[in-house]
Amino acid sequence: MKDFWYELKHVCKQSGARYGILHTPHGDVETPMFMPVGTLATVKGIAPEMLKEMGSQVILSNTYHLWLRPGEDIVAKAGGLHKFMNYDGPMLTDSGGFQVFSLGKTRKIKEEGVYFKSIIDGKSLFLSPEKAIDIQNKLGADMIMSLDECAPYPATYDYMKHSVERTIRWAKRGKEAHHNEKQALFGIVQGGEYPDLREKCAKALVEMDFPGYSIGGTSVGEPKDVMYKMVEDAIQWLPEDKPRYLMGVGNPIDLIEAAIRGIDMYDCVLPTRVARHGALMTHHGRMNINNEKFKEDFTPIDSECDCYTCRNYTRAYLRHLHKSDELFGKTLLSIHNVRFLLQLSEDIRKAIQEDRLLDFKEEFLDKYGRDVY
Ligand code: PRF
Ligand code: ZN
Repeated sequence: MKDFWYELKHVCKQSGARYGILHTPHGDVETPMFMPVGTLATVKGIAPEMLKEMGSQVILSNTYHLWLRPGEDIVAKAGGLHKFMNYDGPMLTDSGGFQVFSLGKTRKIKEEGVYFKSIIDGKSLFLSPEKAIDIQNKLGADMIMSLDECAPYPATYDYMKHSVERTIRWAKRGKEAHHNEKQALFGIVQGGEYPDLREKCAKALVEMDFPGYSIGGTSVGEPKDVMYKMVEDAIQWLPEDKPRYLMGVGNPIDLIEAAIRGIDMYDCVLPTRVARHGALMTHHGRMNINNEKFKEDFTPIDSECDCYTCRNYTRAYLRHLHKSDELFGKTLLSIHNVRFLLQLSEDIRKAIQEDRLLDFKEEFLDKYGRDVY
């Protein structure tokens, strides 16, 4: 696949983290990078032009949601996801494996695929590894994901073993069903907290030779040290010349810790989701714009942030918009949080190139706090 490849540019001498360039059919991106989530073909509240201006490189979207609404055929008729949402940069779609996990009791996982009920109208639905690829082929993102099972935490060894073996079989079926040269299909490493299952899954996927690898099944309620260990257990088996994507991780501290362990990409709904509730990430930890103390505070959210919101608006004004439930307030707060993680990714890349990511981590944590989520 010539349109898509990862170029390792520099390994941080202090931490082992990677700085690289990911070449995609819709342009090159620098890694490690945070990818904002646009579940329904929109990053809630933020226009694509704005995202680009903010330094966003890849937008992530979801197979499951777009399949249910408006349907992949409508997106395909529009000319694909890029045309449909008026965004010509690189995109990635998740397979639905995580959504299936989130649906809990209403779904049944079988060898052939997953049976579940639509969250929209309760209709019975079936998602197979082939169907997940077919939908993603129609959506047309640059990077697409195999259907996997994101098992709950904790899960017994026995459960996880069967789950991983099925995820490996699904990856193989997905790969056989995928025929679009322009889309890079990633395999997803599962295996929970069991190092031998992570190894088994990673090795089986590497054997199948995917253009990129994801690490799934983390950030599902396990303690932080367990999550970092899961990443280490999986990543050591992955080839250096392919990108590694840690799925669904977007806590600022985790972005740094993941980069230190060799991760190149991450995504999370966190910045936009919490922004809509007034929660903001800053260089001095979390803050909530609702707080009474911001009533007459005419300073920006974060004096170290260069986002559109911090350049132009005060805490007092943002608090007023938020209290009044104004749409523009949600946009402004979302812009800040997304830019915060994009700026953090930029700082991480710079620190890697300067061989000082461990120093950067300490400097960041001294201000941000060590137990902030
Ligand atoms: N699998 C898929 N998507 C995901 C995950 C996973 O395990 C996670 C877990 N953090 C987030 N998104 N397909
Ligand atoms: Zn800001």
